[in-house]
Amino acid sequence: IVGGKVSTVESHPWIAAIFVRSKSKEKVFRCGGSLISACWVLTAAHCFPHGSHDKPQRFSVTLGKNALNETDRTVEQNFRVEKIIVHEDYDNSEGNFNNDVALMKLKPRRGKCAAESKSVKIVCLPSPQQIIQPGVTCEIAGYGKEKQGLWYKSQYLREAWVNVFADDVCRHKDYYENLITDNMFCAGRLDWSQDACEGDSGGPLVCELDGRLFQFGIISWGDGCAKELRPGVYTKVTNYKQWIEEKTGLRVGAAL
Ligand code: 4AZ
Repeated sequence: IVGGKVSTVESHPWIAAIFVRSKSKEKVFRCGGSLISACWVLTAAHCFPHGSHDKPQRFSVTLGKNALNETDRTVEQNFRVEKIIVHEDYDNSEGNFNNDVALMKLKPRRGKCAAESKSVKIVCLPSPQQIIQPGVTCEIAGYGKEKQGLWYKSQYLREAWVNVFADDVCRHKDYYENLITDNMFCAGRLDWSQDACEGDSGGPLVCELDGRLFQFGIISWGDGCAKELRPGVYTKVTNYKQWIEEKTGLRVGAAL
């Protein structure tokens, strides 16, 4: 996250930290994600370079994490991964991460996955009728870089606030032109001061609608970070309600 501030996981209790075991057996941070039910994490397809063939045994997911390089056993919940499902139509042949969405199924421990606490909660997904209007301010959070070009990721969870851009602005030739598909939207600051950055991908963009918070976006890509005329690009979560329901067996965006 560029230009935001240090946050706590209690303010983003649905955030998931996805790790992969390297050849030398170290746990390396890979991506952000979000907890959409006790046993399912939503993230970006491009977090898995080998697609659905990526071995789930190599991955782990930590919930309730404040600091990347410290472990607080009193609040963190750690899980092995049972299954990785990358969207069948994920396509980066045009360099724009189309259908950048994936699911991870957590392996239950003693019959249970995530346990709700002050630091671990499930995020609500919007139904397709819930449309997010341009101009709305949404929050993003992650453990990614604080500046493009730094070699290290953020030590602590950080947050920032970005505005949703109208599609015609984001598709303007001065912006991203034809790279933006109907499965994406852009968000950024009018002064380009805050943005997601490398390492934040897979994490959630959450907006308030009718007094409740919903995850409308998955941090996906962008040309650099917090660069003029280069807003962050997000996967449009509402396009994947049916896909998520099919793969997980959950009910998404049901009115309460
Ligand atoms: C990345 O490399 C990345 N500024 C994520 C988001 C953005 C840029 C890069 C948006 O994961």
